[in-house]
Amino acid sequence: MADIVFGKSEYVERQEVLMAELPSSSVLIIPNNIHSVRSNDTKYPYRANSYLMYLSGWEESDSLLVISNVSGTSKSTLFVKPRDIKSEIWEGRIIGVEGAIENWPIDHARPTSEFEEFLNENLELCSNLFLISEIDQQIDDMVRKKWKGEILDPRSFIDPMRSIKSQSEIELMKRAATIASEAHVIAMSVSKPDIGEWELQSVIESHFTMNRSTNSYNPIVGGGDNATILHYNSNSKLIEEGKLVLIDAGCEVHGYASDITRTWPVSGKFSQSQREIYELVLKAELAAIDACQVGSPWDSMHHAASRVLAAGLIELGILDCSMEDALGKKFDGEYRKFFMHGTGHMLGLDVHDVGGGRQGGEPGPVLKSGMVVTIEPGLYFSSWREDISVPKKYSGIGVRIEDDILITEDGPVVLTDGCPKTIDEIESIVGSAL
Ligand SMILES: [Mn+2]
Repeated sequence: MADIVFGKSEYVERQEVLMAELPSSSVLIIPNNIHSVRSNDTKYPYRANSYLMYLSGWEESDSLLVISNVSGTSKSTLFVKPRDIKSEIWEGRIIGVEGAIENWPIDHARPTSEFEEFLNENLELCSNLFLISEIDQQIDDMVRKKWKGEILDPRSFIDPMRSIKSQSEIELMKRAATIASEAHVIAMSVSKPDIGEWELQSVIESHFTMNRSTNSYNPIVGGGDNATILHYNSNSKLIEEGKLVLIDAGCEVHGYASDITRTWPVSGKFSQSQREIYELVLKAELAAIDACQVGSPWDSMHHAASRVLAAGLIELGILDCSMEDALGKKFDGEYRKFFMHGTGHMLGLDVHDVGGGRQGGEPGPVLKSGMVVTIEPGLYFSSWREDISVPKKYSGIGVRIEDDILITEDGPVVLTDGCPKTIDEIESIVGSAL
């Protein structure tokens, strides 16, 4: 039974701001995520829907949130799983209707089984219906059956709100950033040749659990060539002497994520060619962090990182072309063979949080104070790729460096600054706990 994360007033204010934005006489429906069955009576770990958490703090399954502004004032109803002794004995205590009314920021609470009845009573009175669809198919079908008009998507109203973090949200994100930074340092300190990727994963996850947090996504622990596979997460191979290991792992504190990547030599010392690539990615990362300024376009950090990487690839002799061809007219030139993802994304209740856009593709928002973004340039030279040719000394190297950045009027604040990233710092930590 999870407690509410923030004070009631923070959620009530979010509800009021949102409902003032929606046209009057609207009903907004946000279903909660389904609790998926793994087999028989065993379920996957449950994580509530981020929109529902954002607007109500509610985290129990079998629930949905409805907010309306039909009579001019915003009124909220939470549909919840009713208390049931038998199910509580097996699965844990249930907050129930009375508990929800007492401690959650809502005007009414009813059992989820009454949602259909609620639709019958209320839909006739409203002119606009907003629903986040494709969360719960059963709810979608029920609403479609009852509402013959257009079903509107509220996310374009909620996403800009979610993208500006409040002081209390920032505090949780700092905590998530600190725990994940410590976890990476511990993993560096126990690294040695022939350690299993899974062993480093367990060290990271143990620190998350010890600090009452969980993974915010499946950790990526890739040694050698595995570091060049962007979403590698089988974490099942030994990391040979002399190879780099890339760890992309972050945790979640009360729903708020951190997202950190560090790359280090498993034996403790960067080789000359590893050092050259690492220094280049670090230079690009620092340039992109500098570009995290209030008022800058969404793509500015991606452009800053891309310029540094393209110039560096030419300098190292990996690209044999002009800067113009390396970068391309739309940042789609030759350098994309080795840096194929965006430079960052929004971070918040979701690790790839709402309110951003795909860098290098979508216009995205102008950066504002209170946004939290990741900065994560990388370079990848997979030895098995037949579509690229690179000097042999760089083959099999993958490097990514990722930090979490709070945008402020006073410039970028690196929330993950407890996680070292200079070559000197890293070399002094790797293996130091052995
Ligand atoms: Mn990331």
